[in-house]
Amino acid sequence: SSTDTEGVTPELEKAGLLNKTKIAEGGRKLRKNWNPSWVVLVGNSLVFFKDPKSQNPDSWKPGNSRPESSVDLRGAQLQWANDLSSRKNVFKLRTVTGNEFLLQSETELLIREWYRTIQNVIDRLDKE
Ligand code: I3P
Repeated sequence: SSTDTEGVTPELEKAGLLNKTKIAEGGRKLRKNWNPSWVVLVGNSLVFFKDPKSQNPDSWKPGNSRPESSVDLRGAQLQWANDLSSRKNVFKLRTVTGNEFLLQSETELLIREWYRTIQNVIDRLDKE
């Protein structure tokens, strides 16, 4: 975004612990491997950390901690995906590049908040 190129720190929207598995890479199906992940929504990106030390809201700041991966939310799609897992409270995130992730929480309220917040970012980017 323009704020990045100006060196301005983008806004932290949300951070928390979710269970995550990647199920497709570039449209190619992957074997599931569920792991807890510290998930940070900042600017136009969803950033994943696996290091438990990364579990604080400042983790995402440049240089503070190395993310496992990062997802560009522009053009991404969200859908509830309880049909794709034996777990409850699961949604699927699909990127424009055909990467697919399932995100899950034991706490329904928490996963609903994540869904709503990520969808808001996607909607905002769609209007740009
Ligand atoms: C998978 C593992 C996953 C499970 C998946 C299994 O087995 O048990 O946890 O997904 O189900 O195939 P393996 O460890 O042998 O790869 P869920 O926990 O989301 O149900 P699936 O094949 O029906 O997706």
